[in-house]
Amino acid sequence: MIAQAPWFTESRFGMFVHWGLYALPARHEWVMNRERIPAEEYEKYFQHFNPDLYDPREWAHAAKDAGMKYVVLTTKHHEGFCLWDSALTDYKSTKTPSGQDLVAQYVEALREFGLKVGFYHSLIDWHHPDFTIDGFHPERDNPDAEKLNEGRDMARYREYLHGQVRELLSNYGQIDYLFFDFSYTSEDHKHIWGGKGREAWGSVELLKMVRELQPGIIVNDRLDIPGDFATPEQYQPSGPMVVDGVEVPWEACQTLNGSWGYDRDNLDYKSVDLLVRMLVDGVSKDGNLLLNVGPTGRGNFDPRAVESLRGIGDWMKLHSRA
Ligand code: FUL
Repeated sequence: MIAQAPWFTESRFGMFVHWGLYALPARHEWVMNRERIPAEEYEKYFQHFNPDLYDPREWAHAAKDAGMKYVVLTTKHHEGFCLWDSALTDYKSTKTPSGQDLVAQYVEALREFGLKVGFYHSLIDWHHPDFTIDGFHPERDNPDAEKLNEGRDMARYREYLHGQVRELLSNYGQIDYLFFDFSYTSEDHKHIWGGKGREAWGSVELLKMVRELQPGIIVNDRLDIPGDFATPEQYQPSGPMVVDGVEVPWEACQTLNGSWGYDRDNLDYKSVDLLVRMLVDGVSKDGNLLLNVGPTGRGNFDPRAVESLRGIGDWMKLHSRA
């Protein structure tokens, strides 16, 4: 159990939502990286972002109906696009044709449905002009990368990162859960970033600020310093998770079809039967399941995702779990 948040292990089941500009090309949330798309070219998705079917009450309803107790939305993924009206950038939803602060509406809808409010926030940022062009950056093959890096300053990016987290935790009332993503820790990146993950992000100060702003919040383990719970990704641990000899709360995050962002032509959906077994398996090992949905570029859930959630909800109701 997490002392400041017993609700977390009691809840057992939450919804992850990966949503950003990558929902438009609909080919995985790493599309910018995988296809080495430079920021200027990626800009077209920004220009066309207008999710006319966005209704977070529908998301909340689908989550609630499936027996989920909390939802975690990507406020910003690695592409750098922000779903809220940040004062620190123009690369945000309010500057697209949508014109809306999507985070504000999301938070409101969750509260209405009695769901705990979670944010995912990317530490990595492929759009910010000060973020180092490293081996995972979309511009990694740019022959001028080294030269470009000379003008980039991770200290400035760090300030931006901390400032945006401050906004998110100051302007939307009580936030229950925060998922930072993620830290490379290899010597390689130490060289590239001029610091390991924790140095690059200023993790100690960042976490301190988070806890000051939201004393009841829980924070995951990807800042390259210990957090409140472990986050096995796309695998089920074989038993209770132990870190440094101590059993820790954990939450497996899992996809419906292998992709986190909307991946329209990916047909590799897990069956409802498998999803239910994953949930039961995790609970039997003292863990949570955070099951992902990637909304479309128009803001709604693909019918295949709706069907999966409904199937889980049917099982939950049959077994008096929801
Ligand atoms: C990973 C990210 O790189 C993926 O895109 C996704 O957000 C997953 C939950 O975490 O490390």
